[in-house]
Amino acid sequence: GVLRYAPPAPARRLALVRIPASNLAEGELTHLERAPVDEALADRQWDNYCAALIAEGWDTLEVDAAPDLADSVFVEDAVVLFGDLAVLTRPGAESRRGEIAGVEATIEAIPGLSVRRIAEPGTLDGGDVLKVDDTVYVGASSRTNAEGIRQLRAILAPHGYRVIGVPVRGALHLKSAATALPDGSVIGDPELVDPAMFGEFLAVPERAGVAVVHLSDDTLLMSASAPKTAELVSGLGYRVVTVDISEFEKLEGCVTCLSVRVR
Ligand code: CIR
Repeated sequence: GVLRYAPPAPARRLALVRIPASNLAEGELTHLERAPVDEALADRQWDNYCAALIAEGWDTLEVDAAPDLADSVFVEDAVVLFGDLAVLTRPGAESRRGEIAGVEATIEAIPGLSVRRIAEPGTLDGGDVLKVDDTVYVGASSRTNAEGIRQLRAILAPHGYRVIGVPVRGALHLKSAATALPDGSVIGDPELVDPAMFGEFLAVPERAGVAVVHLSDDTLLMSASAPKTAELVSGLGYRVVTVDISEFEKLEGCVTCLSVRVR
């Protein structure tokens, strides 16, 4: 018979997600006025977000639901991964500290990870941590304090990372002000962070467009509420997948914060 060459299937990757809480609508707000959240729509948007990850080669691992912790869906804030090193955070908002236990249990169950923790009086939200190769930008925000940055720097120094603190003004987290493309250039809003902090910086036309998730080296996940930025980024040679996350955006969440890409 004829033998056909079959290329090996690419390995699937792993992302943590956490189903929206029953009281999602009561999540913390810092910069936005409270707007009614359609919880049924939020659940559908979350399902679609997970489906987009799965379609793009990721397996999703669900952290146990925390039905009473309104912001628990924003799982990115609870743990940050640096290769095989997981750093459990200590969220700046007191209402969010209870989220860590469930995330910790899930992280401990993943083979091959070593685990470190941010401890009191340090505070750090994962949304403030932006990795670009061996450089780790950490937002000095209303959620992440100097002690949190100091602890993260001490944890990462032996692993060869350089930690750079970045003042954030008028945005909840660093990653609500800037993220990076796979080529290492930073995209963001120059009103919220000083572009001079970064190597290459591209200002984007929409606030919801500052956040991108790397689905692969050439594919990005973006919010459907930033069509001009999606256009701009696809013009730079990237494939863009969009998801509608309007209900989470009403709670100051962005596309990065709904998952943690483990490996
Ligand atoms: C909060 O204020 O903590 C939540 N309502 C939103 C958190 C969004 N997290 C993120 O962008 N990393």
